[in-house]
Amino acid sequence: MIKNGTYIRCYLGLGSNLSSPLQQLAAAVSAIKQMPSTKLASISPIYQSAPVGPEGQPDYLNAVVAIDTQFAALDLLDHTQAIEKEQGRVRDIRWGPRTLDIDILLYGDETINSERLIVPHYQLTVRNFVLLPLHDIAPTLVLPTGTSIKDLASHCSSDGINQLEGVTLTD
Ligand code: A4P
Ligand code: MG
Repeated sequence: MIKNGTYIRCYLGLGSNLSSPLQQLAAAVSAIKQMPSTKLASISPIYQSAPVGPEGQPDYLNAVVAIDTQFAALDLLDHTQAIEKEQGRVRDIRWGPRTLDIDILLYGDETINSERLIVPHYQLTVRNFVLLPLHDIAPTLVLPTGTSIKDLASHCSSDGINQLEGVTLTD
C-alpha cells in the first residue's frame, strides 16, 4: 500500500484468445472493479487483433482500462495475477494462447525494472492492440520517456486490428 492513501493512475492491458474472450474480458473488468483500494476510471473499446507470437492460435480480443489504485506496484501485480489465475490462466508457452492476460502498462509516471515487473510494459510502444485502446481513453498521455501516446498511436500499423462495433465492456 502507498503511504498517505494517494491514488496512482495506472493503465492495464487486457488480452484473451481462449474460452469466450469477450466473457473473459468482461469478467476481468468486473474483477478489477472489485479490487480493494482501487477505483476503475475508464474502459476502452474492444479490439480484435491478429496474434503476435506463435502461429495457429486464435485472434485476440484486447482492451485497456484505467484505474486509480492505492496499491504499490508489486501488490497490484499480485492482484492482477490472482485475477488471471482465477480465470483459468495456465502459463506454458511464451506469447501462447491464454484465457486472460493482464499487463501493467503504466504505473503513474514511474519506471520500474525489477525481477517481477518492468514498467512501462516492455512491448507497449510496438503493439497496436495496446497503443490504440490506450490512446482512446488517454489521448493526452505522455509516457515516462517523454513520448506522447498520440504520436505512437498515429504512427503504429493498423495491420490485423479492428475495433469491435456495437460491443462494449460496461462498468
Ligand atoms: N512482468 C514483467 N513486467 C510485467 C508487467 N508490466 N505486467 C512479468 C505484467 N507482468 C509483468 O508474464 C511473465 C512475467 O512477466 C510475469 O510473471 C510477471 O512477473 P506472463 O503473463 O506470465 O507471460 P506472457 O504474457 O506469455 O509473456 P510476456 O512476455 O509478458 O507476453 P506479453 O507481452 O504479455 O504478450 N497478440 C495479440 N494480438 N494480443 C495479445 O494480447 N499477448 C501476448 C502476450 C502475445 N501476443 C498477443 C497478445
Ligand atoms: Mg503478460
